[in-house]
Amino acid sequence: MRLTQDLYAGKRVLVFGVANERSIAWGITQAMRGAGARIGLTYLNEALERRVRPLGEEVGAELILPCDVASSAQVQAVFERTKEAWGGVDVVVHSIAYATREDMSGRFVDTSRAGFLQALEISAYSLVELAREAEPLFPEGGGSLLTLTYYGAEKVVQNYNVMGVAKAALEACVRYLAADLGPKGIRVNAISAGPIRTLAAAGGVKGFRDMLALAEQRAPLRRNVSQEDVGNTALFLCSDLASGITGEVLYVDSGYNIMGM
Ligand code: 0WD
Repeated sequence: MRLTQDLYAGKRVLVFGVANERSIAWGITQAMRGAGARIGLTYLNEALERRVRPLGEEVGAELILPCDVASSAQVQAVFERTKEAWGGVDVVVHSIAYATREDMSGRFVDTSRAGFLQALEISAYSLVELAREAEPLFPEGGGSLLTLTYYGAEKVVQNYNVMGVAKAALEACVRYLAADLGPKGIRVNAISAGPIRTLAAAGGVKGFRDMLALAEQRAPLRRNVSQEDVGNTALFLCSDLASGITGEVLYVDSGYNIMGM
């Protein structure tokens, strides 16, 4: 662990998607803070601000800003404030997704036009907008952008439905963004996490408990992953240790994805 102590010394890390202490984004925040990072957090709305603000204070966050990614104005405001406060940014973490509970149960074929567009907008397009706004703020040597995805992007997972389609789009966005921003040294990657009990997962995905049980039974490591597992991988992937990696989807799923039957 000594190795990571100063890995992020002075690094300016902006994290989108902390909802509460169970959020994957919170695991990532804690790992980077532990390695010396300076932290900025955003919260979706006033209801979540009450949860996020104390967490931010716990890690000495220098920025705690509102951001609903459905609003370009709010996204732009976050990066303007970040520029004013920090002069730039080194790491941006995108840990945001949304689809209605209705669209994450039953048959995918019944997905409504509005539900499809909203899921794709909030869960995939938002990464493109964050990347575009962050681009001029990264320093000369580049920086790192990270998002969170799930296996349902590649294979059919019951009830994941429109979110699987949104994650497939998100993973393609990672590759196209990596190609665009690579010449400036900006790396764009995704972590494909195994199921973790969070607000979005437990509340939004029908049959989530079964997903956890199945993963534990079938994954080579015979256990589910934790926010800490994902946080530590994020720490590696957004640091100079991963300086040659971009456009990649890295699994943190106890090996579940390698299994056939
Ligand atoms: O099993 C899991 N938990 C997995 C999650 C497995 C693999 C991937 N992921 C992904 C999710 O799809 C998501 O992209 O990880 C990311 C983070 O999700 P999480 O940590 O599981 O869930 P949560 O703690 O709820 O954070 C997601 C947050 C939202 O929470 P709620 O519960 O309020 O929907 O995304 C944020 C919000 O804070 N969010 C938004 N932020 C800005 N603008 C918006 C929005 N419009 N909508 C949702």
